[in-house]
Amino acid sequence: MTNTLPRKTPLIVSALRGEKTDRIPLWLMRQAGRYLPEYRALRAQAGGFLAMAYNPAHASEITLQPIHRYGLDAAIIFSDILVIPHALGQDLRFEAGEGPRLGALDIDALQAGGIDRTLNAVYQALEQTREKLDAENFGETGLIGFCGAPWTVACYMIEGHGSPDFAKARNFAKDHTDQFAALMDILHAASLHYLLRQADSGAQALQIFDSWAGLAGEAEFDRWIIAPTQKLVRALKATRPDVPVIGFPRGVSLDRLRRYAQETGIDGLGCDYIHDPAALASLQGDVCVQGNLDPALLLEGGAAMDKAAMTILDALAGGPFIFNLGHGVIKETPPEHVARLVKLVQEYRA
Ligand code: 1CP
Repeated sequence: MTNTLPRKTPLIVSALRGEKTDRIPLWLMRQAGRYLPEYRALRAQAGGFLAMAYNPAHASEITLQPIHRYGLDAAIIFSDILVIPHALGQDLRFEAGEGPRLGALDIDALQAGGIDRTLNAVYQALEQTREKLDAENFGETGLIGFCGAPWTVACYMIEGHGSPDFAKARNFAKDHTDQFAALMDILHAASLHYLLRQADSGAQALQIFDSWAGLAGEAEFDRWIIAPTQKLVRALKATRPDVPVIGFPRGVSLDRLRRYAQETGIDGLGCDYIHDPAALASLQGDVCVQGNLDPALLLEGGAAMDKAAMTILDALAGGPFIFNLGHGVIKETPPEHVARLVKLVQEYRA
């Protein structure tokens, strides 16, 4: 299948190139998912999360659900960061209400060669989604591909499940550094291949989710977060210089955000809600800032949400900026709150 080229450069791509846009583009992390009744209906019928993610027609439909509802400026392909460990041969299950469960990890047994057997479904979902966006007159809506950063994915692979501190994984990195480095190399190769194939399948921007970057100590931050991200971005840029890359090192200090932006070579910087938007403006000379409304305020809605969103817009609309949350949509969020937020951002003029 060939890609139909979108009619215009998506607003998010212009912003990621550092260009001034007529209005502020927006999308929301976890904009598809359990807060939407149409997602829950499809999930009940399709038989679980992974079955949907590996069915291109379903994955594409879910990707488009928030676009149809709200007309956001980007769609992010419906998948998960843990499809990489799964494609490498580690068992993966999503228990309802419990989150992901990974099988025992044998680093030497991971199979980097055959990952596309599992990941082809994601490439097909991207192709179908780009075609539908163009056919339905969403030619200016960007399509985002993604992967987890090697550090965050390694944390899940070693720990086997979510955790507030990933203590087992971090101790493994310290006590078995050579094995951890070998795992990080495998994740680099698999992630690079996966992102390149996503770009070839219609993704116009790529996001690297480092959700657990905030757990790293100073030395770990340089070695396992900055260096591998820089290596990935350089390799992407070597062959796909036109596809912008967004990094999201969640939970790190302003100083580390700045170093990450300057040293990794990313075009866009996903920023956590822990930061004051006025302070984030100081990063806009280096990158396009993306963020950073607290998802708890989107859950709450009303005047508190409006005020926080306006504070973010006033602080950041002067430089390259994409409005987003500081982390994903919380599943109890009323869909009307999202509609209100979208209207506010789309009508904002600096
Ligand atoms: O229906 C369900 O029960 C599944 C819930 C769900 C959804 C909707 C999971 C399980 N993953 C997803 C989709 C998903 N995951 C997307 C789709 C696109 C969109 O944003 O709309 C994306 C980009 C992700 C990325 C992801 N998965 C991250 C990085 C972002 C973040 O939230 O920090 C992480 C850490 C995961 C792991 C994961 N997958 C699912 C859950 C519940 C978790 C978190 C597990 C934990 O730490 O406890």
